Formats: sequence, structure tokens, C-alpha cells
Amino acid sequence: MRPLNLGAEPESARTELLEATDEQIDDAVTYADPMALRGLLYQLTGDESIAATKVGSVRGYVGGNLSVGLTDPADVALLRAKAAQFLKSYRDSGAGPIDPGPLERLPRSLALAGGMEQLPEDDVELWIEEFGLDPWARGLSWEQPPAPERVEGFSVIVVGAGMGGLNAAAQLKHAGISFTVIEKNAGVGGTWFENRYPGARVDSPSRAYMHILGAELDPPSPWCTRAENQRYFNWVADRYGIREHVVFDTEVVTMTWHEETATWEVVAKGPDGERVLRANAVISAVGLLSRPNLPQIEGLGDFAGLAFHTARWPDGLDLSDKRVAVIGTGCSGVQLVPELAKLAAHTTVFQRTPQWLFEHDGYLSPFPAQATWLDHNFPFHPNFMRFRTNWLLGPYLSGPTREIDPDFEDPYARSAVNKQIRDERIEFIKKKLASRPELIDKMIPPHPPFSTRPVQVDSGYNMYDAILRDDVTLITERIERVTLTGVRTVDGADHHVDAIVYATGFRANECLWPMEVLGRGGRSVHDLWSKDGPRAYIGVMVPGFPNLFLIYGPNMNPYGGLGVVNHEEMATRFLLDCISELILTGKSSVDVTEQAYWRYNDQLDEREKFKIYKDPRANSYYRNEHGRSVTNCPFPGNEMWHRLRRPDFGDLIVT
Ligand code: NA7
Repeated sequence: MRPLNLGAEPESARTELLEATDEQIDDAVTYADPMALRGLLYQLTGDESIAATKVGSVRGYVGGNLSVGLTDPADVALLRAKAAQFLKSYRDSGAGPIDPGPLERLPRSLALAGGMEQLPEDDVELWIEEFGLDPWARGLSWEQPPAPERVEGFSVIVVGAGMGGLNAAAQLKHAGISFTVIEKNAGVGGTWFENRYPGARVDSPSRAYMHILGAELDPPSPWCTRAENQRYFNWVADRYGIREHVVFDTEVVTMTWHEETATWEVVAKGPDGERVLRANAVISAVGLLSRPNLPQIEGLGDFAGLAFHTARWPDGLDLSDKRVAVIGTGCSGVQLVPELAKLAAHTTVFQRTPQWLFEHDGYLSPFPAQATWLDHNFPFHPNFMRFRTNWLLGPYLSGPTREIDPDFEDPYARSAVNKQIRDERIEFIKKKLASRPELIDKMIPPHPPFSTRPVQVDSGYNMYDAILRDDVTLITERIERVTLTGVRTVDGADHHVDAIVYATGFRANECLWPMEVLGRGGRSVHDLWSKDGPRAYIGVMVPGFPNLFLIYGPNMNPYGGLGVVNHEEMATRFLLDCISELILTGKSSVDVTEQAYWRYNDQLDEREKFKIYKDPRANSYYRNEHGRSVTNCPFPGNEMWHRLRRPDFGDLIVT
């Protein structure tokens, strides 16, 4: 394991803690996650009575995942008392920078926070990375210093300055490799720059939606708003000095590999027309959900009012005297409708398929002040919370809920746990819609939970509450067409509105679209993928397209284990190792063999057969028109970590 580069502790004393009263501390610890305290206190003190607290299965934490927690309230009380005691004596000793405790103890402390006796031996390094002490853990560590002229002669183009592109740029900069980022928008942030609709917020827990590079920050909310996410990405760009490397308002149109010079020629369109750039390597950090999908509905152009996609929400739009139609009820529609209902004169929701909603207390609120206080004043609390959140989303707890059990027989669910989750969801619907029972069946999805993206909502106010409002109408009749004045449904009803919002998702299955990408022999990547959709070798490389690396490529959307940011970081470290091989050896290209590409994809096809998203009743971007997933990763996060940990040069051709 590489040595840790410890960077998380502040340099001066924690003044807020110095001023805290005993009562404030006692109050704050009641807001702590007892499992995080279990790991944190053990790490800082080595107190074995902490390790002796008892754990067992408890109700799921995120989206119905299985979970492990403390089972005895006396143990919870013990941990809180010990946490308060620790903070008081730390305060009384001056609250200065503190050592994280022996690093040899960390695997056990993490296991305690996770609720395991021990971390699986092979995964220890993965979890220490997730803990976030070393901001560069998923970067390039040169095994030997490269000759300066070799590094200087190598350049990289990164396409996109969203979550993946910002990390790649920071890592390239840290490694001393020259790069330019091309970004189609006027600012960084990708998805969060573009999606400005009311109610937009992240649907993965924010503690697991920040890079390791950002582990020194604590998120303001458990599920950050669009503005909070955007602030975070701006912080990354500034903290790591990336902005000066970005060409904004410029969109890549074509990328062409030139064999004779072993370089990529990139044509990009900006405010001053087209420009041509050349680089030894290209990193595509384009997003999965970045190209709006406008629905195939007749008459789309006939509408005389305002019409736009959720990702194109006009700035400063006032809808207070407007009747607004929302078409689409995926994550975006379900986030939008409850907020829009408060802003518009009337909201009409066109729902073709309902989705499974998973409720959270406080989904719409910032963290309580006490939780934030703990982040700032309890050393390594953000790290343990970050670890704990990733753990709960990770492969051991979420993976099993996404698997089809071939022996399980049920008309609606695909495994015992899937049925339990479905039953719980239906209970939630019935509870919420008790006053309008005729709506209940309309809100029960035809497909099993997890066969499409689970939608996270607030327990108190969400889509179900919105459709109960007098100023919201739910329409489940199919749409026949859009008309001059609104939307006509197949029952002949005309729904007159002033504005139409298309919450109709993204072209997630068209990787690298609409760019033209030409590899060896002038072959288009879209031609290579024409048989059954985009594929890649471990999500990152495509044969015949040397020195082209994808960060959020085919089948890299986590499905049952860890999150997007983790996958992107792993892919980035992998590609940096490929680039360093070229720089160190003075060779000019790295490509993947056809054989390795297909071997990986055969394994992938085999593995996805037992994923719930293969259920034929489900219809979403989780599967393409060929019935396979281009987006989802059927391998658990820890398996992807091993696959991407370092390149297997037996699968690659370096020339
Ligand atoms: P999604 O999840 O792809 O949802 C798109 C929605 O649009 C969904 O309800 C679709 O209904 C609906 N849709 C699409 N085309 C039509 C037509 N022609 N007529 C009626 N309804 C239509 O996109 P989101 O933006 O909500 O979420 C994307 C991701 O963002 C999400 O996974 C989170 O990770 C965040 P359907 O279900 O196909 O019947």
C-alpha cells in the first residue's frame, strides 16, 4: 500500500470547540451517527469497550439497501457519552491539530464503522482510499521520476469540466502533465451547471458525491441542492487551479487519430468559430446525462407557448400566473413537480410510468447545525461519515438488493429482499394517498424496484403530496400529441397550458454522441458500436482508438456498489498509469486488444443476466433497444476497483 499523504487536519486550534460549553457538546453528539462514532472513537482511542458494542441488521439507510447498525440502545448511549467525554478533554487540552491515531489500527476502525469484524482483506486499500485522508490516493504516483523532456513533450485534452473532468484535470496537474480542458458550457460543473430547474438536487448522498480531493470539505446538506453542488465544483476548480486550463463555451465536434504522429486532432467549435487542437491523448469526461432527450411526440413544434427541457430551464423564469405541463416523471420530474406546484398557477403532470420513490427524513433540508458542528470540531468526523456513507452504498450492502434470485417466484418482485422493498414502498404510497385511494394504483410501478433508477424523495413533502394539491392535476392517459395550446391525450381531452416542461431524460445510451470520433484506419466509434450499443474495456478503452480514455464510459454507471465519483476516480488512476507508461518508456500509443475488450464484455454480458434492471417490464435508460445495458455496471464497486487498480499490460498493446 502506498504511504498516506495526510492532509485533512486544520493547522490551528478549533476555536469553535474551545468556546463550546459542556451542554453544547452533549447536545451535538446526539446528532452523530453511532456507527461512525464507533469507528472514530476506536481509531482515536483504541478503547476495546467500543469495539465490544453489538451490531446487527437494521432497516436500510439509502434506497432500501440492507444495513448494519447498533442494536442495543445502551451501546448507543455509551458511544455518545464517550464521544462527549473525548470532545471535552480535547477542548480542555487546547483543541489543536490531532494525529489520526495509528494507521495500522485504521482497517479495524473502518470495519467497526461498517459493522464488520474485519474488512475483507483484498478490499482494505479501497476503503482506506474512501476514508479520504490522502487526496492524491487515486492519482498518479510516478514509480521513477520521468525525464523532464518526456513529460514536457506529452499533452492531453480533457473533454468536459464536470465531476470527472475536474478530477482528471487536477490529477494531471498534480502529475505535472500538460493538459487543456474543453468545456461546452460557460462554467464548470457539467450536470450541475446545466440543471437549474426548481427542486434540482443530487440523488446520491452528498457525503459520497465528493471527490477524495474534496474530502477536507463537509457538504452543507445530506442531499445537496443544485446550487450547493455547483459551489462545490467551483471550489474544486479554484482549489486545484484548473480554471486557467479550461477553454469554455467550446464544444468538441470531431476527434481524429493520426497514426503517423500518434496524436489526436480535436476540432472544437467556440464563439470564434472552429479551432483545431492536437494532443497525445484524449480523456473523454463527457457525462452520461448531458444530452437532453426530447420525446418523440407529434406536434412538438406546434405549441405556441414556452417549451423547454428540464436541463434548459430559463434563468429568472416567473411562472406565478402560468399553467404548466410537465411531461415525464423520472428523477427530474419527481424533483421538479412538488417545487413547481408552489411556483406555478397550475401544474399538470403527464405520467406515462410511475417510479418507485424512496423517502428520507430531511431530504430537502441542510444538515442540522449540530451535525455540521461535529464535522468542524470532531477530528476525522467528516472522514468517518464519508466512509460510512460509501460503505452503506457499497457492494456488500447494496449489491444483494439488485440481484435476481432465479429460484424466487413472485409475479412482481425478483428476490425476497426485492419483494420486501416493494411491499414497503406500496405501504408508503398507501399511507401518503390515503385521502385519494383512486390515485394509489396509478402510482404503483409495473416493474420491480431497482429495475429502473430508484427515486429519492423527502418523507414530508414529495410527488405524492404534490398530486394531492388542488393546483396539481395528474394525467395518466397517454399523450396523443402536442397542440398549439397544450397537450392532447388519447381520450380526446385537450389540456390547455401556457408552458410545457419536458422532464424526459437524456440520451444516456449514446456514448460520445454527438461527437464524431475516428480511430485507426478512420473507423468511427459509432460504427464499432453499431451492433448492440457502446462498449468499452473496463469502461475506459476501446480497441482501435489508442490513447483515448473514457472516464464515464459504457457500463460505468454504478449499479449496486459505490458511486459515480468512485468509478470516475478509479478510471482516472487507470488511465494515468497508461499515460505514465508512455511517458516513461518513450512509446507513443497504448491500445486495448480486441480479445481483451471482448473477454471483458463477455463477462459483463454474463454478469448482467442476473441484474434486476434486466426485468422485461422495466423501460428506462438502464437498457438500450438491444436489451442490454450500455450504462450500468453489473460488477460491484470493489470488483471494479480491482479491475482498474493498475493496467494489465497483457491486455494492452503499447507501441
Ligand atoms: P429519466 O429517468 O430518463 O425519465 C424520463 C421520463 O420521461 C420518464 O418518466 C419517461 O417515461 C418520460 N418520457 C420519455 N419520453 C416520453 C414520451 N414520449 N411521452 C411521455 N413520457 C416520456 O430522466 P430524468 O431526467 O428524470 O432522470 C435522469 C437521471 O437524473 C436520473 O436517473 C438520476 O440519476 C438523475 P417512461 O418511464 O419512459 O414511461
